[in-house]
Amino acid sequence: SEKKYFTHKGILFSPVGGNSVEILNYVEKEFQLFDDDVVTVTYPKSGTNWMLEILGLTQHGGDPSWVRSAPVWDRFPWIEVHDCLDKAKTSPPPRFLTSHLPFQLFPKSFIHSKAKIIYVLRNPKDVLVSSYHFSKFFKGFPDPGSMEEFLEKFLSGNVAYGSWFDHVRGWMELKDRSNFFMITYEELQQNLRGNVEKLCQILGKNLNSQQINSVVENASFQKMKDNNMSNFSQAPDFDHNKGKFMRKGISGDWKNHLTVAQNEHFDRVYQEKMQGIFSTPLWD
Ligand code: PPS
Repeated sequence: SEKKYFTHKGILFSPVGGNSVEILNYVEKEFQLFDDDVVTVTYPKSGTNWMLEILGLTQHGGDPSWVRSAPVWDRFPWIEVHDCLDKAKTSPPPRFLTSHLPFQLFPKSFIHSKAKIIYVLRNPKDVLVSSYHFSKFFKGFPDPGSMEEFLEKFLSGNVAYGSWFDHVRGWMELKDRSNFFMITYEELQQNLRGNVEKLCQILGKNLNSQQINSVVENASFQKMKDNNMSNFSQAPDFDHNKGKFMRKGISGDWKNHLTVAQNEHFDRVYQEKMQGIFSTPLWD
């Protein structure tokens, strides 16, 4: 089943997901970022689409009609995905783009641009669990097998977009740049309103309190689950009988899936690979 992937510069990608060597090379070497671009960057299953909904609502003053008007992948195109790249190239400014790429494959043009990066990260144990379920119904990924098997693949980076640890470490090297903003999934859950206010500042948007309320309300898990343009019910290449994109939307679901031994193993790998990366621990 691993034949569902191809390898590019040591990282696994899925052709069904719209990736190809041509596109990855083009995006890395030729795609031009502009100073007023806003790029949401994540390791898969970290809360990408939640951030896209929040940004879309914020950009439209809290009015939900726009996020209900077109599928999320048309609204804020993924740059490294076949059907999205043209849209990304022709979007009127300011462009809102999306990427799961590790930093080393991200457009080189970023180095000299003021494009803003919003990097969303999530407790990797919950990323693992979310990915495990997603792999069962997304036809582009091989069947995850047992949790034990999938855990090993995840920890060694034998999954699409490579290792979580390498992805986060790579992007964290930018953490002191003034155009790099990092937000965790857990922070969004603890204080969505406060983070919407922070995002307004980043985007230079001036929303009144009613508009902010509307962003918060319409970016809720339930509202997104009910929005056919955000819940991936129209997505091709999904086996919609085997699972839902809007699955649980909680923090700490790993506690329902990992054994004590698996959790300890995860902690050991985490400590070894993430030493010195965060000044305060982000997860318990
Ligand atoms: S993808 O395929 O990489 O683009 O997936 P991504 O959007 O990054 O992550 C999907 C997980 O995010 C959850 N989600 C939310 N949680 C809370 N609130 C809201 N509004 C929300 N929207 C999406 C989604 O349910 C997936 O997590 P799990 O744990 O599987 O439920």
